[in-house]
Amino acid sequence: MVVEETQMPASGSPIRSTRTLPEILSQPAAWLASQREAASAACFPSALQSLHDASELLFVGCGSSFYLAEAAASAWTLLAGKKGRALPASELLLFPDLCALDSPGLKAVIISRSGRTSEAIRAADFLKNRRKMETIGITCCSSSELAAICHATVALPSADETSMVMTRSFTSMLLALLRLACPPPSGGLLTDAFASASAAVGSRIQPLSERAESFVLQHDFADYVYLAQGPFFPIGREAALKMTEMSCSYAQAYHTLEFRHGPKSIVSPETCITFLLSETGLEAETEVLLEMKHLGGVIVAICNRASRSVRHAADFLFELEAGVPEIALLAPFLVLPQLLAFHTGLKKGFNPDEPKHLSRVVILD
Ligand code: F1P
Repeated sequence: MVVEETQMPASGSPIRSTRTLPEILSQPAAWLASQREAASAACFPSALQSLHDASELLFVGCGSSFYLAEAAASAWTLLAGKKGRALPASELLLFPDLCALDSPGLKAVIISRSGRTSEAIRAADFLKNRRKMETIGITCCSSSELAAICHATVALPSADETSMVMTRSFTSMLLALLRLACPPPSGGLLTDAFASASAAVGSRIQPLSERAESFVLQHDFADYVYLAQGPFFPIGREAALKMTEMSCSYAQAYHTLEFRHGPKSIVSPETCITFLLSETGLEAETEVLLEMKHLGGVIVAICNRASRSVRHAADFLFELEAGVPEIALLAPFLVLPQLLAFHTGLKKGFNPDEPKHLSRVVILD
């Protein structure tokens, strides 16, 4: 089932982009549909068991799918208590000796929305056929080269997009990877949490998009910074990539506390600083937020529950207010950055459906 909506923005003029915004807005429903799709996949039980038989997991992808690999690696370590790490496919192909591929019990998870990205396919083939490693694929395209190569592949076709940029495919594949990280037989450990997160986002997403459009129209920014720690850091990296892809803006992601160690020199009233606030590091991350506010930056705060100081300092506050484990916040925290990137792209005269210079899949000769 694919849920699509056509929205009229607050300004009342039709959006030139006809695909990306409905795909972003469809995420709460797409998360539930893709969870059902994953759990009912014939290979899901064997993929779940195979992953949990591994002593270490290497997550591999390109572009957004590499940041998804990083988020999955963090989640795997936190949920399954096993070592998870991530690499871009290119590193495996160019510097295999730096990738610690001899770890005993190591298995690989290759992530690719299209299942056709040349580097991802070559990495899967290398790991399977040259390093004799068990490979599990995660994709939105079941009839793909990736699915043909991997020992087992979980496919989520309902989460695929027609747009170039990855939005609901990213968050849906992330939720599927989180579910796979829950040890059997409690693979459904997070099912209720995902449903709560979907409901919390679903009840807010339309007005959130209108607030995001208004915020974008009221500000002109020269720089975009995304700050996050722990499993939220890859989400910050993906958020920065969305802003770059959809609006051709220069966006950077840093570990929140790292931002003090030099990069904060750029902070000005033309700097939009988005904080993806964890619960684990909230106090320390809030101190950075208050400092950057004092330096004159414009603050976007994304959190589950805002403290009084965050509420007072934020120029744009998104509170999810969901009673879910912290790890279930990763996907919902990406929605506002996707919306801000989309509306920024429209404001700058771009069509986020077809970003400049980009293709939906990078195929190499
Ligand atoms: C990977 C990717 C995307 C990027 C663009 C080009 O695609 O790099 O992350 O946004 O669409 O392809 P895939 O391997 O996940 O299909």
